[in-house]
Amino acid sequence: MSAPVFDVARIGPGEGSIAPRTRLTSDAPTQSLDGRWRFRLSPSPALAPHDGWTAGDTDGWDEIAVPAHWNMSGFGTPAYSNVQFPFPIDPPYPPDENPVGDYVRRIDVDDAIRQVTDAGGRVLLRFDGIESAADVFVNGTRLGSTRGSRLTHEFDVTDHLTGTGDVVAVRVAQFSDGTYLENQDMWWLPGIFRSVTLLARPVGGIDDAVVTGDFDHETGRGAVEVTTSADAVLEIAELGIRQGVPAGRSTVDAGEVGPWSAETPRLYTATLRTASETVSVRIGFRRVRADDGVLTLNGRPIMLRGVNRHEHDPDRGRVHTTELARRDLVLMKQHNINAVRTSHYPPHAELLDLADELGLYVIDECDLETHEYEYVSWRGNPSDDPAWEASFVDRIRRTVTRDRTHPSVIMWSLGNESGAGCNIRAMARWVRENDGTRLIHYEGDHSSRDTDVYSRMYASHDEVRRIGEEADEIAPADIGAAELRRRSLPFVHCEFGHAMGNSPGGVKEYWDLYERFPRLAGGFIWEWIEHAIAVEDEHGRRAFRYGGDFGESVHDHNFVIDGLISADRDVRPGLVDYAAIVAPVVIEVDAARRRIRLQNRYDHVDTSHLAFRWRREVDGETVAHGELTVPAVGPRQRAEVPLPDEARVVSGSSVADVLTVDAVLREGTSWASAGHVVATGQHVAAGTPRVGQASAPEPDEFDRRGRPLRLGSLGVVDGPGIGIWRAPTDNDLFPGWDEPTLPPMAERWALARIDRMQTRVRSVESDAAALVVDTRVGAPSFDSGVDALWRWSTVPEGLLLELDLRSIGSWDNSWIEKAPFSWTVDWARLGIDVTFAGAPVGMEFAGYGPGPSYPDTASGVQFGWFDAGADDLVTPHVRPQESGSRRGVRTAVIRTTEGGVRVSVVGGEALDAGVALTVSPWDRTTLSTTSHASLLPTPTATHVSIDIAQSGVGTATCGPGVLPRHRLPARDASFALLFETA
Ligand code: IPT
Repeated sequence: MSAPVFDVARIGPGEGSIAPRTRLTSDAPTQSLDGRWRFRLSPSPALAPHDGWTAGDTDGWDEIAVPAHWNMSGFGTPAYSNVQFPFPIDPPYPPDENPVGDYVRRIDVDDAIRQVTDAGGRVLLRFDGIESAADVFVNGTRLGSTRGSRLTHEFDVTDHLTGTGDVVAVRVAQFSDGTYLENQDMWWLPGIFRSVTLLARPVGGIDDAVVTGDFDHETGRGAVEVTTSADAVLEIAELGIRQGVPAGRSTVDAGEVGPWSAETPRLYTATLRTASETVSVRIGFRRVRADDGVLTLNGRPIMLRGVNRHEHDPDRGRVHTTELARRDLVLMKQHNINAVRTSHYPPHAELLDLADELGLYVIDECDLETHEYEYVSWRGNPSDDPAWEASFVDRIRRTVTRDRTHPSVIMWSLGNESGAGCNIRAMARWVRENDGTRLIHYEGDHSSRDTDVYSRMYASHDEVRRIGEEADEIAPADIGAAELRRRSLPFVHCEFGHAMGNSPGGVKEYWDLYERFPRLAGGFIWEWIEHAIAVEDEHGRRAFRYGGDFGESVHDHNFVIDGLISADRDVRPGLVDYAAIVAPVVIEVDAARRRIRLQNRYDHVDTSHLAFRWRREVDGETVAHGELTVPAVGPRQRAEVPLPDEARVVSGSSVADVLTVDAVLREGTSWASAGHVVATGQHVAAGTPRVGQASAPEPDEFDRRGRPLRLGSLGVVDGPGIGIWRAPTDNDLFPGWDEPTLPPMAERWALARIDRMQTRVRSVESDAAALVVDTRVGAPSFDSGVDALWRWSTVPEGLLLELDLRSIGSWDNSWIEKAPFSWTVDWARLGIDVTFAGAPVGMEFAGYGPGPSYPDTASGVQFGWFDAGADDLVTPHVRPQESGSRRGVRTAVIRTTEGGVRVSVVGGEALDAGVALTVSPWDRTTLSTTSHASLLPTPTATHVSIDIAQSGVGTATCGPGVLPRHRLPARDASFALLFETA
């Protein structure tokens, strides 16, 4: 036997595997080859031994689990890079340093499979995912190779198996020619990371079949489209269908059916049977169209409330588990999400079963991204090089073929960020010739010449508005037929709202646009999961890691930590915000007119599955509640519903009188139990706090600079002082795409030195009613700052602070000589900072919650009386940054290990709006200089900020910065606070 050459640098698809087939559930025997395999790692293909390994000689080898990535299993370490490539662009060559994993498994073929082969049947060896290229051997014979890491390959092994002691051997290279087509923004994770299976193929079985349901919304009738490789009997018991279908294509009238949609995921089980095999498919009847610029399903416009989802498990990488996949999709449904783009490769097949079943629209994306070519101005991009055509077409063919029975898949996406070119066109052509039941999506070619939707990522609000108005122009000088066609396509914002760190802000403003223009079919937040990798730190604690943490020389830091949920599936505040923004019903409580205005934003169902529960809370007590009688409001319809007499709010409370209406599920579903809140509307009538007669406080309660020694029962360790800075969020560190030439906010703050302001006490004076302290806080080397006049007095309830703040100086870059651009130094916040003794224990507050919010992430919070424990105070972002602000707070008790203080808003401009309260175990300097959450010190003090105003967070890491209306230009303020012992 001559040594086989492991060729990982040849342009072309894998070879030797059989033609791709539809994923079907069959009663033909299968045998899982998942489990322990013998494993050996070599540093490069040239150094991978040509010994007798393919015939089973594995003396001295290690073992590894399949499916798994070897660099998540103790063999090497993971590496993360985004657009940049980890090795030179020198196609089709991978670098010499290219780890090679050899896998060997000795098997006895199951009796059930042997019976099939004894009867003349065949056996296939199926690989569902190998990154990035593999050669496959059985008993020493090379069967072929794979390309397309997230694509299925099947080899016919019938003639190579003996039945007992057979040796399956796979040689896998981490990098290959295929890597040039797989530069997705994610960890480099090689290995056999999806299942390996033996499949029996009985004589006379159904080798391939496609069964899909079509729905005619005008007649309410369904049709079953069947393509089968063998004459078979089609049965759909529920529809009374039982009839023969010949090999080839046929259409079977299904009569009246219940249509499938994300809102009504009605599935029917269809079986196709021959004498030797029965396959079953769950079909849904639906029809997706781009209709005169509007995306429709079953004749109705649909809105995609989407997220981009990568496959990520913090302990296993891209290895799928049913448990995590289901958890993801259930969490999506619970947060009103109805669509997933499988960025940027086909997911594990089971994810689509779950999407069919739970009801989610899927943009199923091909395993393709040549983003690295951006670094060379797209010179030589494989997408436009005919030599790569077969590779491209093979990839889309494997994608479509595997997944084409799923009703949830409404679009095929040709790939991500791969530019334009002849091979993209060839892929689209292949799809058009082979599946007419979905639309084609691709973002990388803005001419949209080959797609059915116009797709963009991170377009500004202004541009999205213009797209909505069909006034968008990419080629103003040449508005030809192609351009006119593009303008007539529905628009999909395939990535927007970059959820990196404390983010994304401005999503509500996008959604308002999507709601306004029929052409805008919604969008997909980037992205669903943070891809942190879990390790055990030196203290034995679970800790999250990101790019650069494994010694990579080329990496993109924490750009991989940008999800609505943590890698452990903890909900980040951005998801709560998104859930409210995209909620399928909108409830406006009009307290004055004693009614609610209801907008049903479901596309297919009326509101009869929802109960509308109201409650009135006065100063934290529920004083009345009930259920509204709401007529069924049809899809995309509105109604007004009167409120009962007791559902009223009055002024006169001391904190707030609040009327809340929740829309809840009447009955449990597969993704939530009865009573699950889908949407909320609220009216808040601010209360009027009362404070008694003021007198001057005892001087010994203050230090010589006029600062209180205690507030409530809490010792003051530092402050109170004035703060306008925050620990930069990820967004603060990036220039917004709307201001690409300007320094990011965090840099402007650092240049203006508002992160290290100094306080000078100008005077401390006492009169009969108050201790009056005049301070100036300024930035080193500048004459700008904030003057503060603090009036402290004793009232029967506690200590009263009346504060007047005045911005002084100028807040721009006019001091920089010949600055090419002018910019302003907007503030991060304006408020008081005080540090208390003792680590934080928690806070109770009356304000918007229960979670954190900022001015542009404020849709998902409601006014209420909440209790936040020590772990809920701030968001454990993997890279520490500002977080945790509770807005609209009227009164709160802050507790530390040393005691507590109640702080209440009692006057000034905060009386209506409340203050934003941040209670953090860490000071901002510590947060901004610590790279990982796991490295933050054990808290010893409690850092509190009480802000009269704050800046939004924007989404500048990818997209626009903070929108003008959510910014905080330098300003004056005045408000009054009461501190009481608690
Ligand atoms: C865009 C990519 O499509 C996505 O994969 C991810 O990298 C995201 O950005 C950033 O997190 S590409 C970007 C350069 C617009």
